Amino acid sequence: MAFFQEPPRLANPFVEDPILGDFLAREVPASQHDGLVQTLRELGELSVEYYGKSLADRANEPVLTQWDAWGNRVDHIEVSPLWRDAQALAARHGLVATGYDPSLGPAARLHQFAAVTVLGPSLDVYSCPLAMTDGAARTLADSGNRELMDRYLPRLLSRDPLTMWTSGQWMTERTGGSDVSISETVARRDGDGWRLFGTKWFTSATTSQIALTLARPEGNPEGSRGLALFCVELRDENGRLRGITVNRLKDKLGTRKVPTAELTLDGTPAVPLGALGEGVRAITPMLSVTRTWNAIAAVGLMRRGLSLARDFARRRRAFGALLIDKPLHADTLASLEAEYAGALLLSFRAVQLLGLAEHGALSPEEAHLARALTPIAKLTSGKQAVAVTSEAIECCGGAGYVEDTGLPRVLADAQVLPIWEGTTNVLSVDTLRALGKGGALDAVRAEVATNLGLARDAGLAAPRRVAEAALEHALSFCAHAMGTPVTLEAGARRLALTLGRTLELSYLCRHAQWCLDTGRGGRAAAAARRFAHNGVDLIGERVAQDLEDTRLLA
Ligand code: MFK
Repeated sequence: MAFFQEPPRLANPFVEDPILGDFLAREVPASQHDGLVQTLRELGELSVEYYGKSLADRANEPVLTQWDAWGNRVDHIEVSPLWRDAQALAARHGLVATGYDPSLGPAARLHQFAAVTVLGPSLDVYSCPLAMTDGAARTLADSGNRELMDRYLPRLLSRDPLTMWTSGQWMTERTGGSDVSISETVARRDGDGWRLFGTKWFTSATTSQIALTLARPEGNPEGSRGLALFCVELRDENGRLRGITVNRLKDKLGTRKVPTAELTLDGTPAVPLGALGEGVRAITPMLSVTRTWNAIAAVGLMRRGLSLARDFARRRRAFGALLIDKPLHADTLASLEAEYAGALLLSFRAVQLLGLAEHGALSPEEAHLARALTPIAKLTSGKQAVAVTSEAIECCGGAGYVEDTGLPRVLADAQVLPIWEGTTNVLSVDTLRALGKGGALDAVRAEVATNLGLARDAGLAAPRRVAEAALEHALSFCAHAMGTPVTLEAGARRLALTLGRTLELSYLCRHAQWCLDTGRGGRAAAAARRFAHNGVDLIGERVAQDLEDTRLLA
């Protein structure tokens, strides 16, 4: 009989992989733990079910209808069937609301993002509008604008699919998404209110009910200090867009289900959120939240790619054996698992600090750490997600490159993670900005030292030394480059990634010791040793001299 390969199957992602459960056992209050585990098991089953549905729904993409049959401009976006389900699932399972649940205290963010890690990868990047909804809720709450908070927070944080609203974030214009200081959208007074005029070039989740956006009030100075943050309610009581034209949907490499649009704003009513020249500062809570979502999305997609690659290795035979029994294939998978484990522990530490910050429970040192960890976790995990998912589809050979297996989508979706919410280089410069505010570098140093100090097992000595050496190198680079801005900026990515990988290794060492102490075995210790072997210090020996080579090469 002819041979047909069995496709890879997805197992319950929470049950299959121990590290998330072990981390939560370590960090979530005992009184909350059993309930959380039960919830995550159920979400894991739902994740398997929706993975199957997403394969079946693969060909459905959002469709923009600009005109109705009678010539009216309607700009209606029809999303995919799975996205319609995802909206209801997200509300019902509180994928945003849980993070604000007062009964969970500072651990609320751990509950929320654990659920997002388990279910998110099966929802066709519905995490995009959820991330922005969460960011908007945080920004509104921080703004202190009682009227807007009362109007929108109950909807953004609703668990009822019929009442939950989502929010967009419209920052990027044709002038760029990184340098927002040259944004062209203008805000004009209209009686007591404001109206916006301009073009927004990447607006994801255009189906949302509200959006936060930057615009320059007429008469304000140029540059980012002249921008204000506005809140826009997209539709009137009849469901018609208010001074908004959807010009087209973007034809993207991945995130194909996300209806990313180009918009023209022509008199869109908007309400300022905070002072009229403080827009960039006012939107930073949103950036911190969406960047945290980005890191968690990276973790979830790495898990998804690895789970499929591991399952494939247990079904696929070549050269007389299952792939999993081939030493080189197993070695490759092991290295990828270590990357995933490091990324998970760093990203969840950022999540934990976010929760503590929101409950006023951070020490000054932890506040510095949180500011630095957000960009570091985002940029480090984004790069790992692309590398790991690329390898994961390679592990499936040609099938990994064929669209109707569904496998390539893992990589195509991961590729957005180092781009949106700030590219790796923009985030590296943000890391410098964070480290430049006194105390952050010391806080990172102290965090690594604490983690490594706890890892006393002899089997962790080698990875501990690798982390210590990488940290020392990063600190000495900072000390030497502080006075030379060109060297500092040129080395910013190497520095940020080295700090990210050093932190990841230190968390792996700490977690490994805890696993050994609590009888959970040596898997985490193996991850620490393998991660150290994958490479941690990326700074190199001669950043200053490399500037000359850069001139020759770039
Ligand atoms: C599904 C669709 C897929 C589509 C594909 C994706 C396509 C791409 C779509 C996008 O474009 S997504 C948008 C990506 N863009 C960004 O994420 C923004 C990147 N730029 C930055 O992050 C800039 O650093 C930022 C705009 C935040 C600020 O730059 P500026 O204009 O030079 O302001 P400045 O002077 O550095 O900072 C202003 C204030 O904010 C300062 O505070 P003070 O006034 O008190 O000194 C900063 O310290 C503070 N600040 C800046 N970044 C901060 C921050 N505070 C806290 N956290 C931060 N991250």
